[in-house]
Amino acid sequence: QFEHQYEQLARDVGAFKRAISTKLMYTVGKDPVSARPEDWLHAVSHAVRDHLVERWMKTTRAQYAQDVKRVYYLSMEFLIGRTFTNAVLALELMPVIRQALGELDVDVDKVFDLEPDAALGNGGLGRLAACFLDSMATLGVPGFGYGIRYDYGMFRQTIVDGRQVEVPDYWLTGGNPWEFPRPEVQYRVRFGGHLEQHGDTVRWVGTDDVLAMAYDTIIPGYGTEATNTLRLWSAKATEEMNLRAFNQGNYFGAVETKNHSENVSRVLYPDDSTASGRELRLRQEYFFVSASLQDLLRRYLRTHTGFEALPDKVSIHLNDTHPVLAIPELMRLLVDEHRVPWTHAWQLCQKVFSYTNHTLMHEALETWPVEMLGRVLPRHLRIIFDINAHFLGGVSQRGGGDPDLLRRVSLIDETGERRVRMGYLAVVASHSVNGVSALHSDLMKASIFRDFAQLWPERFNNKTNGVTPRRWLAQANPGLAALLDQRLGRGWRRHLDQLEGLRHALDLPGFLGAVRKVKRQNKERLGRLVLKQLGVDLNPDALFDVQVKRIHEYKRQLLNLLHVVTRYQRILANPDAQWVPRVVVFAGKAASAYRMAKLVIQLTNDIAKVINNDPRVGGRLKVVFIPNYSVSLAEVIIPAADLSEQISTAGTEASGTGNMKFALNGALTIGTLDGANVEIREQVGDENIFIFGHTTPEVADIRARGYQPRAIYEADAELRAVLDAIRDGVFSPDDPGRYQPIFDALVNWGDHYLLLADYASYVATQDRVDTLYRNADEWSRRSVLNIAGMGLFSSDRTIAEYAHEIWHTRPVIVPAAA
Ligand code: DL6
Repeated sequence: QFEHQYEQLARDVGAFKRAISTKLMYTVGKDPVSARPEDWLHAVSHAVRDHLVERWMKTTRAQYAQDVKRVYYLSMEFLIGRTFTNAVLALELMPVIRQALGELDVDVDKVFDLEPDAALGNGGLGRLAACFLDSMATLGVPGFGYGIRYDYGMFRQTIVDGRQVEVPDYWLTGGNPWEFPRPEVQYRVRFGGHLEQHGDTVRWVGTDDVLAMAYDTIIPGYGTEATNTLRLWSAKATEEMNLRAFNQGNYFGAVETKNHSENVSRVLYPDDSTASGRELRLRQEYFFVSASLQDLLRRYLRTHTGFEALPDKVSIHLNDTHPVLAIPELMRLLVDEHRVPWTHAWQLCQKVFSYTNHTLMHEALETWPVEMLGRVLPRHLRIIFDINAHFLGGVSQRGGGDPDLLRRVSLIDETGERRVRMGYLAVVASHSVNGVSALHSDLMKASIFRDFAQLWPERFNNKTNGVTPRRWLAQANPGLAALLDQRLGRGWRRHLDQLEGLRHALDLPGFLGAVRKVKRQNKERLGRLVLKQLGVDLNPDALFDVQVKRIHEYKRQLLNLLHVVTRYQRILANPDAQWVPRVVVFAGKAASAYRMAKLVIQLTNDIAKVINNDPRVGGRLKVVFIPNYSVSLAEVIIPAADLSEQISTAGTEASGTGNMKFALNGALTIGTLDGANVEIREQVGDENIFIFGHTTPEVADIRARGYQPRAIYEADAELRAVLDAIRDGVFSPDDPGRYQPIFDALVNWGDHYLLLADYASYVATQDRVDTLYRNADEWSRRSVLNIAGMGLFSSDRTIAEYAHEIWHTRPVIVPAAA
């Protein structure tokens, strides 16, 4: 009864006004007359949060009562973005909140815009984890995210003289109303020390310890009472460390040591592919998996005796190799601390662990030097050696001891400095190994895990990625969402396959025009942002051609630039032709130590400067690089795109998820047959996507035959003019040699990602894009067919597959509010 009234009250604007004012006074401690917009944001966040807390407690109670199997999703990254709008939408409170704040004389949009992004991730992998949390809650899957509460998230990217300059992102400055600190939940995480053997038992002693303290964030489900928890760990010095600091007299020195131990959760590594500060990174990985495993075992043991039931109650998912130390850690906890015999402990491990691979890129496949692992985590190294011995023993029995096979599959890479292969450890210890798109899963079996896929074919499977329609359509594109609601009802938010219904709307009078109008409004919204940030005026009638993602050679932003310069030169050569005006938008961060990627950013800005200021172009082509790509920026950029650039070299992009977000928002894709583009094509139809370039087998074949990019350069006059202009300083008159390294990489040093091989096909396909764009109705029709085909790419579908086929979990039943 109380709950019912509470819900009703919440929907009442007057009650919400009172709740916000109360929070402002008693939680934030501010008088409305002097409150800043930040204070209002905190006040309204707390008011909204109260509604979630009730659901959260109910869900937790139901999980215990039903003794559900829980999924623990271990991930170094959760790229959540903003929480406020998401929570308000989940609770269907947006109109009430807007009105309540409006009546309190608060500038609603300004307040919404103040929330910092929780940028606890680098890119696709971290954002996928955030979409998965949303879908697990929405489907009632009893899921816990476990990760690190970095003080500093992904760096803020500023552009100074065209160059990327990184600025630290201390996202917690203003406090975080969405997290609940749990000082009572702390675990000791040990590092260093040495091993002592006592009979059969090994003792790990003399360690340097740090405490992991929990901070919880509520993850609301959409259209359900169910909520989940994201538990992030923050490092705290131990009491001993604090006492030592106090007693030593050398206060500052002691505080420094304390700081040092707390550094473990200080900063997210801004690496997509190469880890710097390696040892600290190793410590981070162990820090969060150790705390998480201690925590989940404690929760399990609260209601169970013995470990027999562990696989029925616990599933631990490894999001890439970063959390793979969870495997030896579980073995250590079971064998050393709970006295479970090795063989039984290993069986339990294989039943609870599952692993997702997110890349085939050699440099992103983690290995740790044996020397370092032995120094930082001696017990774990010993356990890994023991696992390896058992595993190789088994392989030798099966395969007759082929020494080459044993060398290839060993968990220890013995070529050069000895290193532990974390991906292999994940495969050996997991009952399921999946890739993230059909193509990637096939390539994974044929390349990096080939031997393992032959040993255990049943272990390997595919789970094509997806994205949450709540954030990437309902929240990011309210105009389109409203149009869909009119045509289809509101059900698509939970059942994205209902978008199929749009096919029936294609011929309704005015429908394509309405879709076009929404797109135009989204382009105007982005135009305002670009004008404000960069002072560049965009024409909303131009074709908005967008490539936003991490800057990486394999993603080929440079190929896009080759087309931009081609178009520029064509416009200059033929100014009177009927050009389709284009705005080419770039955004994305480069890893701070990745020189080539940073040079590509600079080239983009240099090209933009020249083209945007060349009066001969007359607005027919504009280029913008929008700084500091983030989740909230993506929410503005993606709905404004006409054309989505997904142009990685075939065989390199594991899946991509941006490709799905763009198509869901009505952009047409220009792309290679790579990652999930392949499945997007199947869903939207070949005629509604612009596919170009060499396929994965063709790429392999070109390389095998000895790729000669210089021959392509010499044979193609248009390409040559483009590359020569870049090399000769047309875009860098202040420093004409600046882009020689780019020219060399493409023409003289092997063009590893085959840009020149795909150039002609790419440019020709861009011409087809222009032709179609001239026919506004036909373009809109295909845009709608893209939206209609996106049902498959909901992360709800992906999570349902993980839940049924890998985790074997069932939804928790949370009693609905009376
Ligand atoms: O699976 C999520 C996401 C994929 O969509 C991207 O294709 C893939 O590059 C990304 N992988 C990573 C892992 N590290 N690297 N490189 O971020 O995962």
